[in-house]
Amino acid sequence: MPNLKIEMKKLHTLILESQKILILTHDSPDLDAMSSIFSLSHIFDHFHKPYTILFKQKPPKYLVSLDAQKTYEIDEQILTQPLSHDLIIIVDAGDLLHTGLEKQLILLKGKIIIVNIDHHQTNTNFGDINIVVPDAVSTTEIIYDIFQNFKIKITEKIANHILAGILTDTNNFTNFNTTSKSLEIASDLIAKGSNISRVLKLSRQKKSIEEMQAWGKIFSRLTKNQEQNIAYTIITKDDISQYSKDPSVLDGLSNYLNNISDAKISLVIREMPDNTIKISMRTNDDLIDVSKFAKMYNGGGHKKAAGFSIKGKLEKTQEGWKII
Ligand SMILES: [Mn+2]
Repeated sequence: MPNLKIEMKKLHTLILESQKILILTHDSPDLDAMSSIFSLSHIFDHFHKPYTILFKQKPPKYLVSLDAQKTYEIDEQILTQPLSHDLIIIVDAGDLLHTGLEKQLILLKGKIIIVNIDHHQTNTNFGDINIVVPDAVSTTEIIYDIFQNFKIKITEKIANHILAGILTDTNNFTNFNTTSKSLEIASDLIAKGSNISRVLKLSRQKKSIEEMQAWGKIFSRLTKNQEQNIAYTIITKDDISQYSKDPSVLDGLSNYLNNISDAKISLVIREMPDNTIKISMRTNDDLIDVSKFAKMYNGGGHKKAAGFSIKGKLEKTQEGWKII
């Protein structure tokens, strides 16, 4: 395993030498991914380095409201050559595939330095520099360490971003991955001015009645496989279009299902518009590492929360839902 301090020093030098930095994250970014981007961008501000934030989808308004003057791009053309950037930093992505920009990034490999900052157990160390810490509860926790290492002051705004990532990825300190370090960092962030109730309110993403009904419908399909001690539910393509145009309404559902007391593993099986099926797994069982299972299907994640995709569609049969 590479020495983190050395890797951070390399990152420091690269940022100082860079003329323009490109920063991106995984597809369908969660709050940790987006907060990692926003917090890290303050390091570039500190060094007066120009940068571009690239998202594949528009981030939600509530997040942008934490840092209103930041701008971002959603145009993937940025990645076509000749590139006007000389350093790419990818945060919170276990591998290039999950960026949704794999093809473009592979073409750039060897021509431009890629830095990989992540906390997924299954990270493939795809970067030229890899700051990968599977013990970190969130990628923002690693970014907190980078701020400390670079001796850059964490302002209230930065503290809010870092805390947002920690709260999301620990499910507000209720997941098994919660560590004393993450609580210490959270305490320091609050001391630095972060407003935990505001961040919590933002990260909970208030839901409309339609969205709540969508959750209700999906919960009503919950089934338990007695033999394997697994609880699962499914989300069809139609569910999304019926209730909301915004697929992010179902974010957080897998974490919520992890509250089930009488199953060892919970699964959310979700039909995607591109004829793939996404399976999210959660467990609270000490002895189970769901990331190993996800890896068998080219997925990834953490010991207690992981996922993978397979080709197929969902069909309702007399014996229940089937993947065809
Ligand atoms: Mn994360």
